[in-house]
Amino acid sequence: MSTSSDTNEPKIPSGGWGSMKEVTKILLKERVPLNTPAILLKQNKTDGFACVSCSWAKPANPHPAEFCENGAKATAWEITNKRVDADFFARHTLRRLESWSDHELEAAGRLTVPLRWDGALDRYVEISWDTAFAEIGAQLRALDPKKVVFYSSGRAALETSYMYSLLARMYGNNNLPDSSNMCHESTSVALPKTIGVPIGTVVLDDFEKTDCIFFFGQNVGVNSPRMLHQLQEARKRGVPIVTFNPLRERGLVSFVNPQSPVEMLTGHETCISTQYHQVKAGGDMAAIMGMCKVIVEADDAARGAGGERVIDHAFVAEHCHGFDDFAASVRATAWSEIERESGLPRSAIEEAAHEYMRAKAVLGIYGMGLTQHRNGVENVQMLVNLLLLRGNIGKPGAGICPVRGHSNVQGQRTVGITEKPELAPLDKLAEQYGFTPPRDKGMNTVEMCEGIRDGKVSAVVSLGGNLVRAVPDHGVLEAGWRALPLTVQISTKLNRSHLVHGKVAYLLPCLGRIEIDRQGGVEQAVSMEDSTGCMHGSRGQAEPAAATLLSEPAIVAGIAKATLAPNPKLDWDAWVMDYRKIRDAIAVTYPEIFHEFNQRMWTPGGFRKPVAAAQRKWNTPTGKANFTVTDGLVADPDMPGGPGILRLFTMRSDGQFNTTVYTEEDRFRGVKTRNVLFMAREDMDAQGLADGDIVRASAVARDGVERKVDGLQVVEYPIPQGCVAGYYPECNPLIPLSHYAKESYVPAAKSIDIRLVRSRQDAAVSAAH
Ligand SMILES: Nc1nc2c(c(=O)[nH]1)N[C@H]1C(S)=C(S)[C@@H](COP(=O)(O)OP(=O)(O)OC[C@H]3O[C@@H](n4cnc5c(=O)[nH]c(N)nc54)[C@H](O)[C@@H]3O)O[C@H]1N2
Ligand SMILES: Nc1nc2c(c(=O)[nH]1)N[C@H]1C(S)=C(S)[C@@H](COP(=O)(O)OP(=O)(O)OC[C@H]3O[C@@H](n4cnc5c(=O)[nH]c(N)nc54)[C@H](O)[C@@H]3O)O[C@H]1N2
Ligand SMILES: [Mo]
Repeated sequence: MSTSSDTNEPKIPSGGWGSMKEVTKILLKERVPLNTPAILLKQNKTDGFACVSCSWAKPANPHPAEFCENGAKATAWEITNKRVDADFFARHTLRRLESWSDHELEAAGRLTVPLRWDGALDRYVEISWDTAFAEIGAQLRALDPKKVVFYSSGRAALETSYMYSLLARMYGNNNLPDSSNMCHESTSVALPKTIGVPIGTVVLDDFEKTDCIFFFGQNVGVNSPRMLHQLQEARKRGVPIVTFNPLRERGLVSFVNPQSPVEMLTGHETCISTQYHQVKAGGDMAAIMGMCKVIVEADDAARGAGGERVIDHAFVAEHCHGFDDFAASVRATAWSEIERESGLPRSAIEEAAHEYMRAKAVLGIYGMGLTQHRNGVENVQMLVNLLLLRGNIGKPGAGICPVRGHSNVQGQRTVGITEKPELAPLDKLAEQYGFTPPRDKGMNTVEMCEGIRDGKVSAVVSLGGNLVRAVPDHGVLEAGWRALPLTVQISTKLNRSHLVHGKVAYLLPCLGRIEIDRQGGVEQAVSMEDSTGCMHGSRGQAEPAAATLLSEPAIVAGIAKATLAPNPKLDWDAWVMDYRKIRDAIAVTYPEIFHEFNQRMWTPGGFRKPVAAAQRKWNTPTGKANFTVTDGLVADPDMPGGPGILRLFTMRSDGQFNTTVYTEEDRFRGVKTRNVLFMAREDMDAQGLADGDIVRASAVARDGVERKVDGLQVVEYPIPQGCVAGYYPECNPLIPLSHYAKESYVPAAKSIDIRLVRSRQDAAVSAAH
């Protein structure tokens, strides 16, 4: 399966005319104002706004149009001319709206007025902002703070996030779960232990200096397309790109640069990956172990022969801890085990290892394909092992590069959004604001869901997001959401979480980042941190969707003032009137990162927060970069497989941003609906299935709970035998809540054991009874 391709794959490259056509299509469909092209040109520019789609780095010298197809879609989606106002809810009960698809709900347009659910009418009814805040405050004051959760989806700016984390802590808890808990938490756990920083070490500059790139489980063409520019440049310099992914993703195969007139006219494609290894889902740890084995044994041989060593022993001696144990474990691992667990032949792994050994500076890039596994933390640690062997961390052109999800998810953690009290500067906050911050650990996303399921959570406040769809185990959790005493959603668009709500429910509509945010007549700016640890200012460009909208900082302040006792050291109103004051406060809490924040936020390319490992300073307990010995290579000890059992991984399509579904089709994978399962020919034969058959998928879990998704269409696809792929969030009902990455609690959305039953058969059986 190593470099196979197949007839069923669409042959279009990512980027190119297809991209521009898609952008135009979506702009038309969203009936966006005519000035949109001008707005798009401000996207990801120093004087413009930071894209609300992915978190990829924004260059200091941007392209004239520094946005991608999906960024343009995200912009159009936010500045659409469609509205969901009080009148909309007068026409639709929630019960009726529940029959709408995820796409239809969000496509209805922007929320415009604050709303409270009226149970007798089963409708959201308009209320004033003052009433909303007063009522929410009164209810929060009556609840046990330990049972209230403040969730954040990773889009809100640094300013809002800082205020929100203060609100939770002053209220009395560290219940600050975030989207990172479902995403790169495996990174945030693995990297501090191994290299002493919670984030990647790579900046854009490293792409210009690298001589080899390794890519694991990240779908660049869809989820961070602007990175294709860096990859294309690297390929032009002859830099090899070695990819590990169960699917041959278009963006990782080839790219036409829509910013290059010549390429657009000639359709000239850059081949992106020079090696493409279709690893089994969950097989990366074994594949990387295999590469380490090739390297360690080549080094052993060189020592024996007196030749040039393969491992960077000077680096290892000066900077690393645990090398001998790791090397011993590598030598002791059998190829048979590596091949079985990775699904790759030894020759393919050797080919990849030889590319690695030839390079002087290697980048290791990865996404959800590593983090969303039972072994998510170990996967990342194994990649660190590989990089450390040849000193590929902390030198130009080398490093580890987790590609973060939401546009400010990394930044939210930087300014205190975390359920782990040890990660927040509590002493500093106590001093700055004269209160006693709670010291007990808060709930992460999985723990919040357990609490909701078990009736132990009283209220969920959501700063963005769509938790009801984003979390696992929909079937098990739905009753819990509906039984919650209170839900408060701060949102831009209608989604399922507004329909599956608590007994008392508020819907607070906010300005999006692309919109001009005026406070007291003065336009305000906000800021975010990108995936490479660089902070950027962002100024809204579009007129607000409605005059009744409040900004996110204003809404957080409104809730805070109504909930908390007045604090002479914190003037929420002054912050809302002038966001520079929030940034001044952030700079007081985090001086090393945010000193002179208001001036530096407009630095082209952003200003970077200190990343010690990039300077080869290791803030780990050993004071060194740590090699990690793994327990074993079995991808998922909890999901042991067996006859007739397939391993499902869930992923994003070209037509979505997380639970936001722009279009039902996936252009890159050539399907028109999201209710599909991509399957290998061999597995279809073994199960007696044909292309187009409709199946029921049921999860194979030990807890006796029946989890199923009906109506999935089988699509024959080049995917390793034993693996099937489906879309998130449609397949989320199949993921048991208890199935998450050890230590990081990231739901293991990339490895779910399932069985399939053909629906026709089903129907025949029930008809016979
Ligand atoms: N347009 C757009 N951009 C986005 C998003 C979006 O939904 N749409 N979401 C944002 C967010 S929050 C995030 S976290 C990122 C997510 O971006 P990605 O990390 O790219 O996330 P996914 O699409 O879930 O899956 C990534 C890839 O992992 C592969 N894969 C699955 N299992 C394995 C495995 O076991 N090993 C390996 N090597 N590969 C595997 C899949 O085939 C897929 O190509 O994107 C962000 N950017
Ligand atoms: N099976 C499976 N499950 C997964 C994943 C997977 O790969 N597979 N991925 C996981 C990952 S990586 C993530 S990050 C989570 C995502 O989980 P979430 O972050 O909770 O979900 P989103 O779909 O990003 O949230 C979309 C909603 O955010 C609101 N919104 C949009 N813009 C704004 C804004 O500017 N302000 C406010 N206040 N609200 C706004 C809109 O109302 C929109 O409906 O899902 C996780 N779940
Ligand atoms: Mo994410």
